[in-house]
Amino acid sequence: MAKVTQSVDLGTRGRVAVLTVDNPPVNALSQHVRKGLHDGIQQAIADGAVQAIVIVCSGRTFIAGADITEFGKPPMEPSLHSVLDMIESSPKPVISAIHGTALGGGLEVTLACHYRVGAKGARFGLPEVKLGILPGAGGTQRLPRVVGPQKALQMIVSGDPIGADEALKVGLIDEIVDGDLAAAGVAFAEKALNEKRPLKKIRDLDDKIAPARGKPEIFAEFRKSVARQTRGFRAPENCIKAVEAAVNLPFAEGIKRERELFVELLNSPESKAQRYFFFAEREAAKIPDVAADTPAKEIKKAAVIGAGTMGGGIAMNFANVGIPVTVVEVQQEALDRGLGVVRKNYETTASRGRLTMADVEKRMGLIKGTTDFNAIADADIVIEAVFEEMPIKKEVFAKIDKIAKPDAVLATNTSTLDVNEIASATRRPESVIGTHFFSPANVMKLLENVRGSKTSKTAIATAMTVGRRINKVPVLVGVCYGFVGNRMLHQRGIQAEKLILEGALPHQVDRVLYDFGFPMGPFAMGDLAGLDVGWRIRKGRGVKSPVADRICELGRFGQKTGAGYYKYDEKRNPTPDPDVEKIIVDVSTEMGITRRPISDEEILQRLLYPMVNEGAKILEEKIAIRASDIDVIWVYGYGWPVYRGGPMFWADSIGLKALRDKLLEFQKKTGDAFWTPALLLSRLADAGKGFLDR
Ligand code: T1G
Ligand code: NAD
Repeated sequence: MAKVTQSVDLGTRGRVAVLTVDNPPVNALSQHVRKGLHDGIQQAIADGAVQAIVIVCSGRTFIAGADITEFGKPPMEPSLHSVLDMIESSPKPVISAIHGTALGGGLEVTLACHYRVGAKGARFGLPEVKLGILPGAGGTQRLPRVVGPQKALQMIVSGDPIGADEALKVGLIDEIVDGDLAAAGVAFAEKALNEKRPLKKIRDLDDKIAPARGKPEIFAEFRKSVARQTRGFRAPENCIKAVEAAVNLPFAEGIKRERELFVELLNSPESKAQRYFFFAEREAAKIPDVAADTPAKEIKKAAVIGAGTMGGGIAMNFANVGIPVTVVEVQQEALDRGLGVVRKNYETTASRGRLTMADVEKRMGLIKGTTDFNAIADADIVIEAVFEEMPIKKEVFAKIDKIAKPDAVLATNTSTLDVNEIASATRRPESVIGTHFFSPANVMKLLENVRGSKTSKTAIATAMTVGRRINKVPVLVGVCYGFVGNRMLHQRGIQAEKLILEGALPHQVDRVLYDFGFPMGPFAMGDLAGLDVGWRIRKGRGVKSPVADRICELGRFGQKTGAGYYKYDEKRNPTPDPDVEKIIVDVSTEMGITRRPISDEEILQRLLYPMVNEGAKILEEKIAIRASDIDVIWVYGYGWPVYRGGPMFWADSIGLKALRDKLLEFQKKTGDAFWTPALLLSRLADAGKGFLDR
């Protein structure tokens, strides 16, 4: 085995050369990998004793794509295109042997090869759209020629990988192999040589794309089918155009068109935001004072207290990954209602073909309901999700403390209350941590883990690890009112209420945030989560929200009661309600407010700038470890559009000086200290810096 570059070795096994890529952690196509492949292929072609070439990778995965850390920097030779041309035009068959994930440029390397074999668990995808770009090394031109335009559109626009079985079925790989991968690759090469198989160059294939040539309706139909989930994203449209070019243009022209569409995206603000977010999400997993190897408690059994809106969804997360979970309720009727909702959710998913009824029964079989609190005795983690009232929480934690096993992690799903005070109801506050799920808990990806002043590193490591295990994105924050997400949301809520009192209406305010990219605005979101939750919290804290309180006094709690700020039809479609408009105008008049037209720009600034300002205070108080964690919380917990990076990234893109000056302008106009800029914001603004270059 000879080193071609620091990350690529060249060896031979008989008449077959084996190129091994070894660039931990994910064999990204860094410059030295590209050079190693390029020079290694060249050497193997020149070696008379070599009749075929296998490309294989060491470590946990095949090539997972271009090296994203090289983006935005001056390009270094060789380009990936020249490497792929070297592979595809090789006079000797080149076979890639794939394990782990062949993604992006990694899959494009395999598509330039003449044959592909994959390990059983291997996955194949072009996730570039999730970085706001498109496959820029021939993926949009070669994949349709192998799997057909429809499948290629689905894979490229979703960015989701497919498994080995499906890859074999759609012709993406030639064989599923097991055991030593290099050996399997060599065995396939030997077979290809013995059977004198042709050098199958995907660029020359036409049978899968010809039927779609000159049929723009295929692409128009696809655009319609993905319109809702691709709303606001720039990349999906360019992906579709690139596949359309693959079908209608000769290969070389298609490659040129792909390049144009790629470069347009690479320099776009959306892609910059999505690439920033890729690393922000990975940074969030790192806790400076809790080492990555801190032992986490293994969760073999879980328990959830309360089967209400949240409890049921939380239990589903554990059952979804095969962990048995006990759900405890006060009364049988509440338990039956809660588990009934769980079964209905699973059956709805099954009716959409995303689960089989066998899956439904298996998961329901893992969820045991009871009114006997002692049933939590063997749980490794106990998550409380009862009413948001401190006395009830403390009574429940005192009970959990008596019954739960000594090394269990005790968690609370409180959305606002003091985790330290809840922990003080036990004799083991070091085992108590906040695990703040988001509604619907079985869907929303975010898990805001809240460390108390006495929470142990083991409890933190366990909450972060179990969060990833149940397919959530865990972010660690400190204790304060509303933690990070709800605390910032509260600032937005204050302005949302003021805006409708001063002249705007709920549907106008919601439209501004919808157009910005949120799935819905503050009033529609309140109706989804249930207006009674906020009402219970306000009453508990003795604070008033004139319009919201009046709506709740009428029993209008939102979707769950068929009416809130909007009225809802049986399919839960919202319609603005003149009755609510009347309540708003009446309250304005009673408060002596003269209503005025309010621009969309003012609405956007008054909703989002206070959030950013609060984010700055949260960083000052070290409630969040880093600014990018705040962005991860808002993207995964509150629907902030990922192609805008998150509130802190977005603020930096506006410029903190402009943002700070606008806050001061609102302060001057209203005389309201609410608008006072945070110290950190002012300091960074004066220094011409951003939150992310601290
Ligand atoms: N470039 C650079 N670093 C990368 C990387 C990449 N492509 N992928 C992962 N990392 C780092 C990551 O930051 C982390 O670092 C560590 O590896 C482990 O990652 C021309 C232009 C492969 C499924 O979009 O989806 O090809 O935090 O924690 O959960 O068309 O990483 O430890 O310092 O995510 O096991 C397309 C991106 C690129 C795939 C593994 N490829 N990666 O998941 O580990 S664009 C992608 C992933 C492209 C071409 C275009 C996942 C993974 P650190 P991890 P994981
Ligand atoms: P909910 O009213 O829908 O459900 C609470 C459940 O707890 C009820 O079924 C009730 O019977 C049960 N309960 C009450 N006391 C109990 C006890 N002593 N033992 C066992 N069960 C008991 O409320 P929810 O919306 O599910 O909220 C639960 C918790 O989650 C609250 O702390 C809330 O702040 C938090 N939370 C709610 C949301 C949301 O959007 N609804 C989001 C995040 C967090």
